[in-house]
Amino acid sequence: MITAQDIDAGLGARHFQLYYQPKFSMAHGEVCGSEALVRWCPPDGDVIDPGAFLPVVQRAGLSSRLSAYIVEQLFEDMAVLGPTRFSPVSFNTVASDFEDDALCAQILAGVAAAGIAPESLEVEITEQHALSCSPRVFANIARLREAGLGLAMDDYGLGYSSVDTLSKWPFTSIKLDQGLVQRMLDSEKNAGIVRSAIRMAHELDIGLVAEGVETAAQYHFLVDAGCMKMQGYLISRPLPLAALITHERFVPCPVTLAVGLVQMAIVDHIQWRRKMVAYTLRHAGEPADSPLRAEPDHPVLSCEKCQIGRWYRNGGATLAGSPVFATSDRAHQRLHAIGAEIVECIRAGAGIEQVRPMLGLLQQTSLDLLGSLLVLEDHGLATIYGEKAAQAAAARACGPAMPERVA
Ligand code: G
Ligand code: MN
Repeated sequence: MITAQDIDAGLGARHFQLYYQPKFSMAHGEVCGSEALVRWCPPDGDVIDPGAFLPVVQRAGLSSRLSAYIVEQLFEDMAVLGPTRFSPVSFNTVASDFEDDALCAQILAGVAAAGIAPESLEVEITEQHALSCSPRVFANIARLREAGLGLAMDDYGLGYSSVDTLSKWPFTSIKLDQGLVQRMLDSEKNAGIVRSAIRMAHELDIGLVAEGVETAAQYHFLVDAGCMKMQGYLISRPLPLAALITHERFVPCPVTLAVGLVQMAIVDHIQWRRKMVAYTLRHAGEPADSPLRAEPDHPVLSCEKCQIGRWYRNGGATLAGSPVFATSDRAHQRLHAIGAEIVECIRAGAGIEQVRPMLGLLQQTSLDLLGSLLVLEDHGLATIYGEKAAQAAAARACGPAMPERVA
């Protein structure tokens, strides 16, 4: 039985430590950050997980003391860690601890004193906590966001009104709950929930990290669904800082091709095209001097800033080895040039007859882009399934190439 006195003594003696679980970028096949997780490490006993002591901490009113301890430890560890592949580092907080301005002040002072980029830290809060909090808590967390820290919704999918919370809070990423991840291969329904959460994060232009990934099958499903980041035992358990730093190589996941992102790009393009055509037809029918024609209700015009443009420079670039990658990039740029020309003509008062040839060109270029994206997707799938077949053959010859579970 853990008592409040035990915890109080443990905090005083500094027996709590932060363990770090690496996050892994599936598009790049590399570690891309970490999550700090508190552990109680009594000198004469086993390491105790937070599940066993957090309820006591909460009941005993020791939560803000533990949070202050964790933040202090975090900055000490960050000084050792430096700006490495384990950065950004996220850490778990209880939203009610922000009731007092002290925690926010401690974090901001820590960032300034350590001279670290605020973007290298990310605050995680669970949806349940966010739901019940006061305006003061909201204001303090918003201050951290404004200072540049990331804000992640932890355990997404566990609560009952995640979407409402998402719409009200300035989250920069979602942590997909490990329960959802572990059930997603059980039914088409659960698979659909995970796929649509990934799509939603994409539409909101925020990050998503799948938690609790333990098997190769889960990993492959997520890659296919367009998920970019994960953490879980498949890559590594949470490790003490010293072990994290000296860990040479995390289990390499063989498939690091972001093929699921091609599907995202295809949908993004279909949405962009529809918006462009609707914009053109709506305004071309208006009087030539209508002020409505000046409204910026067209899709993103810059080919660098639209979702696909960013994809070419980030996750999609893992497919740059395919010759159609360049072809599709060119079609995409042409499409934007046509879009910009249409908007110019609409503003100049062009009617439906004048824009019709441009719409024809838009349609043809859109088909070119879609065609090359489909070829690119097939290229990605062929690479993945080719690799998978090779692994299976290797596994048959000399045991599993990738263990189902990694300790
Ligand atoms: O609430 P949050 O999602 O931050 O909790 C993460 C907890 O889940 C940690 O205590 C961590 O040890 C545990 N965890 C991390 N990866 C895995 C995993 O792959 N499988 C399981 N079962 N637990 C995990
Ligand atoms: Mn967490």
